[in-house]
Amino acid sequence: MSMLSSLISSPKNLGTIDQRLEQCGVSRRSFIKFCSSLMVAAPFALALTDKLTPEAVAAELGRVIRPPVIWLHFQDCTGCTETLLRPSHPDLGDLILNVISLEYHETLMAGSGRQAEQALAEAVQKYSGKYVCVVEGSIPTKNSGIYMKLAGRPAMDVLADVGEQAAAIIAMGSCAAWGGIPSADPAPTGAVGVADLLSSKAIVNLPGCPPNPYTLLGVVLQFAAYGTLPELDHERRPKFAYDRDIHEHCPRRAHFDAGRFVKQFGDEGHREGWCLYEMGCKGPDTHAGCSTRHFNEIPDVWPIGIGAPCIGCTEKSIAFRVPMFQVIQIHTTAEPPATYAPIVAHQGKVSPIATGLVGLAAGALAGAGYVASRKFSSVPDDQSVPGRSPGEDPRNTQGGPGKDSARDK
Ligand code: FSX
Ligand code: SF4
Ligand code: F3S
Repeated sequence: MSMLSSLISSPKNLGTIDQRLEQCGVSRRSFIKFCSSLMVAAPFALALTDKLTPEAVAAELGRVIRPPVIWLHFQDCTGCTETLLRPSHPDLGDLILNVISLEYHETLMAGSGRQAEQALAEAVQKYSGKYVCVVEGSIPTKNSGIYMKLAGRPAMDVLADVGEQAAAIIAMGSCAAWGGIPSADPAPTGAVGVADLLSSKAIVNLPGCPPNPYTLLGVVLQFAAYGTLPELDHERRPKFAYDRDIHEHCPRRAHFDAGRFVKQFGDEGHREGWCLYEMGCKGPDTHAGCSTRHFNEIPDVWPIGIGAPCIGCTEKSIAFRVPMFQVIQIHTTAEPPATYAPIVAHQGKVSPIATGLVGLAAGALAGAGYVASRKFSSVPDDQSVPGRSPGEDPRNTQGGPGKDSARDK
């Protein structure tokens, strides 16, 4: 707090904030960073002096601390907005009152009808080229986009107007990122994602159905503090949140490596928390942070945590494309341990404990062989993939995934 106290203890009205920073030996950059950290840690317009709030300081320094945000809803379930109600660091109130300046959001705004239309038009005009446009939901394109209209205009026209004038666009959720549920076969409305229509804009995709709210907060806070967007991967997803796959940090991974798999929902392995790979888990091919950043700020609240296989909701080519319970071939590395503790019987007699250990090691080696055989299978639709016997559809197995669901247990 030395920076804050030296600023506060300086005599007042001694010139611009720049001059005062110079008197205190503080660089502009570190002060902006400091203000940003205050916004995150204590976003209650904490006064730095008797006159200046972080927002006022930021305005004087010519930086945007509260970027204007225009949030558009298209074909969605509003789950992406719902997920924003859960975080507490900052919570929704802090976010929309102190961190960003939410100019338009159909679910959260008080106005409706013409009042809302006017608010949108005014915000676009006033902040043209400066606002962040968050899009939730997919955009129907079939038959000139008649399947969804806002104030009598097709959603695709509204996106073209509002999106084109934005400084950056955040496609929130799988629907906005690449079409999501509405784009599943047969895609009756011709639903697409934002990047399919505005490919040249600065677009950050945050797929997930819904995405983790902290990923949005991370992107927004970076933009608010530094005016920059995070580094993206080839699908325009921020690397900080999507650079690893679920399988890498899954708490059930030890069961995968040892070859212990749930065979049907409700069986002993399911009750024991074994690996869900044979139930169709897409975790090995799915990039997202769910296995370490759970939902609703409650430990274990995420699909695999509650006993359901990951459906790959952050992957364009998996969720709503590959059947939920279909077992996938693994494309990521799944290395079993390279060595195991030696088991030696010195006296020519094998003790009961050693017998148990040999059994364990044999089991582990079987698991290793299992993993290795699967890892090197490059045959399309390889019927030796675990969980499938030739010609068998796991969904038809009695008591199998097609008949029960994790929800019923
Ligand atoms: Fe889509 Fe958002 Fe799935 Fe829903 O609204 S990403 S359907 S959880 O939440 O758009
Ligand atoms: Fe976890 Fe799924 Fe990997 Fe099993 S297959 S370890 S449940 S991510
Ligand atoms: Fe989606 Fe899989 Fe996470 S289904 S929410 S990416 S565990």
